[in-house]
This record gives sequence, C-alpha cells and structure tokens, in this order.
Amino acid sequence: MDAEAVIFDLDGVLVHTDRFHYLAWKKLSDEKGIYFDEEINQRLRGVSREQSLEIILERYEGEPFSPEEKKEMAAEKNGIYREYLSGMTPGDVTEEVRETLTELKKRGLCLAVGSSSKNAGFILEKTELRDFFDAVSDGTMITKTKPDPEVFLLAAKLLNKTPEKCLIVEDADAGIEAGKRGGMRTAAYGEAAKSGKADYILRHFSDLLII
Ligand code: B16
Ligand code: MG
Repeated sequence: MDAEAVIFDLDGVLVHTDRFHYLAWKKLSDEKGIYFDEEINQRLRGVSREQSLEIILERYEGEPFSPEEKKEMAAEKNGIYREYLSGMTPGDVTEEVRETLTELKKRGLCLAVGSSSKNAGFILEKTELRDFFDAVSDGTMITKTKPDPEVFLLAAKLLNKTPEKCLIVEDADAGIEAGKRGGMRTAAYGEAAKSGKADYILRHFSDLLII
C-alpha cells in the first residue's frame, strides 16, 4: 500500500463488539415493546448511540418518547452494553489482527483508531490494544458522527498526516462514506465489503499486508 497511515474503525473491525451492541439494543427494545431485528441493526453500524435510537424508533407507532425518556433509554442501553464490555479480555482480539498490526508498524506505518464510540477507550484498555496506536480519535472527541468525516480528519491531524496519505479500514457503509468525504482512501471489511463502495475489499484482515 502507498499510504503512510492506517486509521482503523473499532467496532466490527478490530473487535466484534457489534454483537454486544445488538444484544443490548435488543434487550432494551423488547423491554419497551419496540420492534428490532438484525436488519435494522445493520443500519446502526458506525452511527452514534443517540442516532441509533432514532433509527430504532422509526418503526415505533406508540406514544412518542420525550427527550428525557430517550436520554434514559440510551443510558440504559449503554449500561447493558458496558456489562458485556466489562467481560472482554485480550483474547477477544484475534491473532490475525495483532500480527497484522505488528507487521504494519514494522513497515513504518502510523496507526490510529477512528471510532464513533464513547466506549472506545474502555474497549482498547480491556483488550490491551491501545499500545498499537499512535493516536485515538473517538466519540468523546467529536460533534458529528459518521458519515461525517470529523472522526477520521481528527485522527489524521493527531497523526500529523494529510488525508490523502491515510487509508481508512471500515465495516460500515457510513464509515466508508466518511472516509471518502474526508479525502482518504478506504478499505471495506465485513459488512461494508458487500456494497462495493470502497477502494479496496479486505476478505481477511491480513489482506491489509498485500494491498
Ligand atoms: P457507543 P465504531 C460505533 O463504533 C458502533 O459501530 C455503533 O454501532 C455505535 O452506535 C457507536 O459506535 C457509538 O457507540 O454507544 O459505545 O458510544 O464502529 O465507529 O467503532
Ligand atoms: Mg464499525
């Protein structure tokens, strides 16, 4: 690859916390009588907690929830999600991911995380991934969520790299769009690979070493 930096999405790329998001939203939806399924869940990839709730409520036909109730619901979902996260260990990161990150660093690339999540720091700590990265840009540092490029532009800035020198690795269409809007190259992994919008498709995480 001719990029000088790689900016990784977290949820769905480095770790599979996407399953925990689904289970936590499902629990909250069932409790409140709101319809929610795997298909709706796909639309939550990369978007903020608050926006995720708005997407889930699109099909809800009951009395509208007040802003306070929505705040409580988002907080409740986060509580359930954090319980799942607290059980995470370094074993939740595959050898393939660790070996690929190690090799990219050996080749002199700068590495960063660009995640919409406000829990990114906690996840990186639990999985002992933090030391691989020269910078972390996450949901606690931005005002606009993906598909806005803010989170990736901040990561590039923290790395001291111009956008065109950065490659974004993403599992969400919203993230691929964010990378493109930010003037970066994009590699799709997992769900985002299906839409064919990215510059590269990664069938395996380690394909990063051969593109
Ligand atoms: P939190 P990413 C995103 O992480 C998730 O894909 C998305 O489903 C979630 O709603 C968002 O983080 C916010 O997460 O509730 O933990 O702040 O894919 O950008 O790493
Ligand atoms: Mg993701």
